[in-house]
Amino acid sequence: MNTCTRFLLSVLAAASLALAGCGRSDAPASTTAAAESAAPAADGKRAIDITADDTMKFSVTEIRAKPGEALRVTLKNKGQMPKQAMAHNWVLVKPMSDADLNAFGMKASSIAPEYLPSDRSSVIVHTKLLGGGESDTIEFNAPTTAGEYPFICTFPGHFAIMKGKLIVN
Ligand SMILES: [Cu+2]
Repeated sequence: MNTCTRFLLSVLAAASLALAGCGRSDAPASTTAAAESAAPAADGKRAIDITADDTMKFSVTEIRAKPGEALRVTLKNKGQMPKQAMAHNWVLVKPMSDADLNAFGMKASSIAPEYLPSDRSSVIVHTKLLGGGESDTIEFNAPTTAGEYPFICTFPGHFAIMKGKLIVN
């Protein structure tokens, strides 16, 4: 066997090993990822992944957390429509009545381009406003006071149906 042949054989061997490696890792990797998403990350922050699309719904409408728990919320807009027609954000606010939440949503959704009121005293945290395919991740600690904290999307026309609550207890 000359040097060239030996080189070719070793390349082929390496390639088939690499392919075998890919095949082996595929299925278990996705299972592991799914299992890990519910557990705290290495830095102790619990990841909460929320998606929204052109049907104007949050994939998660109820989140439970311990007082002060470190959270990492990611909102991904999986929609296809132009951002001017269909964008989403995730705005967490202090506990308030439905009427007050309605008033907050009306006010916020009237203020382009971010659709947030100038008075942010009732806003705890919020993501950016996201067009289709965009995502944003925010890290924060859950409020230390037990209660139900509403979250909404403040894009015009969305808050009445795009809402949920963070329940701290
Ligand atoms: Cu929305």
